[in-house]
Parts: sequence; structure tokens; C-alpha cells
Amino acid sequence: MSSKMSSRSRRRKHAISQLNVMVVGFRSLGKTSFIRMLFETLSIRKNSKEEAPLPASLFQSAESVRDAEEARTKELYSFTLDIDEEGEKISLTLVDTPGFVKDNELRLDVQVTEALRYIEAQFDHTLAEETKVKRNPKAQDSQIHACLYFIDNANNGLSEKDIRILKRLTVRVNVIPVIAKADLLTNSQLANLKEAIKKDLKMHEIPVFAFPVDDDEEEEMEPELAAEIANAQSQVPFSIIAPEDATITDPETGDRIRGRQYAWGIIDCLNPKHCDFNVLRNVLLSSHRKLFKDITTEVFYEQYRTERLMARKV
Ligand SMILES: Nc1nc2c(ncn2[C@@H]2O[C@H](COP(=O)(O)OP(=O)(O)OP(=O)(O)O)[C@@H](O)[C@H]2O)c(=O)[nH]1
Ligand SMILES: [Mg+2]
Repeated sequence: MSSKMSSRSRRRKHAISQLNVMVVGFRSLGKTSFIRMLFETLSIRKNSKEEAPLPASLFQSAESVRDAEEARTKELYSFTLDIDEEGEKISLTLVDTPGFVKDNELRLDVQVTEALRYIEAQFDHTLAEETKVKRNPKAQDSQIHACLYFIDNANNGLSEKDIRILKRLTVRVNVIPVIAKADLLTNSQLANLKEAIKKDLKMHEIPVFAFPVDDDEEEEMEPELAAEIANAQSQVPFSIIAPEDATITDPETGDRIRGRQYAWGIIDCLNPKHCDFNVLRNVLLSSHRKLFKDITTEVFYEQYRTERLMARKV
């Protein structure tokens, strides 16, 4: 896939682009917290489906709920926002899913199947639209363009279960692995974990989303974008830290910080020195958005469509 496609200069300036992002992973790794943090950093034009209220989980963090069970995501939900990102209009849909259970293999398999079914159901919408005699030119693209897979930082790389789940997911969707709750790791622990995960992905031939590096084209690209891409490449799997509820202010400037406060210091979740949230946000919403969409249509949807048509013939 050509990295040319992600070039900013080639984007149409005024069309609204749709982007659908899903989060999955084992329980309590901070998926909902990540969605809340992303939501808070968006420049929202309006809630696209005004009749549909925003999910309560956006305003009620796990820490403010006394009962941990109450904060758990019980079922898949999604919501759509119209946002402005670097002067471009994006209709962004975020999909949050219930955490996978660790101790029940059968239930885990069912949960992964459910996540996959959701992804496939979106392909079915496109398929149904394509086969209509009179197509709706305003049909929504609900396909999942990127799926963030949250990895538990307590493991020494990918667990057997992670590998099994990732193998299934990567058949249908662009998967971006992320390390959850990176504040719990020291620099060297994080570096070691990143290496271990990279090694496991390679050893088990798991085709997670690969950030393209194409030397021939790099010269054509704006230097800033080329640097961004090179940067993103080296940072996979991205480390994520979600802020806590409490209002934290910068002791020097008095500005509000989205972060976590410890006895020994303050983490600023948006500071690229503290975690990769900002790079990941940029990759999703800006630099690689078009590429995620192109791969989804040209690879994942085509594959699914072929399978469905073959099955029908049989
Ligand atoms: N230390 C730390 N804690 C975090 C971070 N992100 C989330 N948490 C905490 O982890 C707990 C679970 O967070 P959630 O966002 O509800 O996790 P989840 O993955 O959505 O959980 P399920 O919906 O049950 O699968 C909460 O107490 C959060 O405050 C983080 O980056 N660092
Ligand atoms: Mg959740």
C-alpha cells in the first residue's frame, strides 16, 4: 500500500471524511478511559446524531464510581461526533467494547467472535448497499477502519491468548497494538516490553497494521509528515496513559493538565515524552487516516466480500 495516499496535500479539503475506530482488549486495561481522553481532546462541531445522547461513560470515570463492577463496559456501544481536525471535517465514530475475560476460554472465544461479528456486520451494510439497484449516495461508511488492541503491561510480551485473539482480528481489520497503563512501567521496562511484543508479533506472523516506509516517496513528502511517519513506525506498540479524574494543574504555569499525579511527580498524558497518546491520535485522525480507510476497503472488505459471494454460490 502506498504511503503516498496519506499525503496531506492530496486530501480533499472540504468533504467530510468518515472514520470509525474501535477499542478491544482484556478487562480493565483502560479502553473506556482512552475513549474518554480522546473525546476530551477533540474539537467537536456537533454531536452528529443529536437525538442520540452521548454515552454516560464519557462523563463518569471509573474512579468516580465506587463499585468497580459498575464502571465495567457491559456491552458494545458506539457514538458519532463531527469534529474538526487540522482544518478538516471528520465524522468520527468511536466503538467501545466489553473487556475480554481471562479465566473462561469458552466465554473469551465468544467475546472475540462478537467483536468480529460487529466488524463483519458493517461490511454487510456496504455489501447490501452495493447490491441495491438504486444506491444511496449518502450511505454512511460504518466499516471499522482501525482497531486498537490493548495489551496488559503485566505480561512479558504477548500472552498465548493475545496471540490467538490477534490472529483472528487481523483477518478483518487494521489492528494497532497499544500498551495500556504505561505509567506503571519504568522507561527500561517499557522499552523491553515493546521489544518483546514486536518479537512476538514477528515470530507468530501476526499482520498488525504496518506503517509504510517507502524511500522513493519520502522525498516527495512534506518533511514534517515524513518525520511523523518515521516516528510512528518506531513507536509501535504505542504506550498509552489515561488521565485521572482529579483536576491537576501545572505548578509552573497553572494550566490544567490531563494527567496523573503521584507523590514523585506529574504525568502529562499529552506530553510525547510521557506516552505515545499524541502520536497515536495524530496517526489515527490525520497522517494515516486515509490509508486505514483504503486498506479497509481494498483489502479487508474485498476479502470479506469474496468470501460471502463464494459462500452464496456453494
Ligand atoms: N494507572 C493507570 N490506571 C488507569 C489508566 N487508564 C485507566 N486506568 C484505570 O483502570 C481502571 C479501568 O479503566 P477502564 O477505562 O474502565 O477500563 P476498560 O478497559 O474500559 O475496562 P472494561 O470495560 O471492564 O473492559 C480504572 O480504575 C481507571 O482509572 C492508566 O493509564 N494508568
Ligand atoms: Mg470499558
